[in-house]
Amino acid sequence: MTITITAFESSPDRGRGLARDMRVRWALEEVGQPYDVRLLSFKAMKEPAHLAVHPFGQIPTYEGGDLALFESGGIILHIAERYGGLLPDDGNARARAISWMFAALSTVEQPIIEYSTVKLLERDESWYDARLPAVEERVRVRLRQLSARLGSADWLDGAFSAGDLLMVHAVQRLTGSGLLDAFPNLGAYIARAEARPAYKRAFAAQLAVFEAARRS
Ligand code: GTB
Repeated sequence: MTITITAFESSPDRGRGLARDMRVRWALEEVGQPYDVRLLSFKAMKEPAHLAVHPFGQIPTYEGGDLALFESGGIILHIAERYGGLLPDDGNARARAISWMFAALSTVEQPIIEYSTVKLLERDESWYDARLPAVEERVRVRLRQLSARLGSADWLDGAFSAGDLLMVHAVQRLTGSGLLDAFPNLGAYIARAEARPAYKRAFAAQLAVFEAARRS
């Protein structure tokens, strides 16, 4: 069975691995599954062929056999359940790892996306200076809590899991913002994840797409 995922033809993140195909690539590398990538322009993402797979006209999607999926969290849960290596075998540990996946997507990533949106798109608004500190503080609260829970552990709950994969990818978006500086254990957590061979392969693959687009 060939697995095909979708990604930006030319990613606005300029190959920094922040677009959400990166996390799917990373998950596939962790479980050792080869995959093809269908690259899409912004226009193609909104056309019927892609909308048939992704109702919101976004990337990433996943197609394998007769299964088509959208939403990075759902895709990664499917990969983790189907192939070994991203979720523990023990039932309770597995349930906890899945809770971390949801925590990454709904509790931690959401304020980070809000922060990125304000910084990127709302800089010229009259209320920008008043809004930014509140949005930053919402991110800081979550980082403080995450940092306290991680403590000196390598990963969130025992061995590296899909929960760590999604959490790292969510928090990584703050790299360079200064918001991580107060939390050295989170910086080390990200660095540990980035040192994983699977992460490196996924990162190189998405960067190669951006560089090819830049050359053409
Ligand atoms: N909840 C969905 C999921 O997790 O799969 C969100 C998917 C999503 O936001 N996809 C974005 C997309 O397709 C790309 S990843 N956008 C096009 C559109 O909506 O028309 C989000 C993203 C985009 C850019 C950067 N960046 O430049 O740094 C980072 C992340």
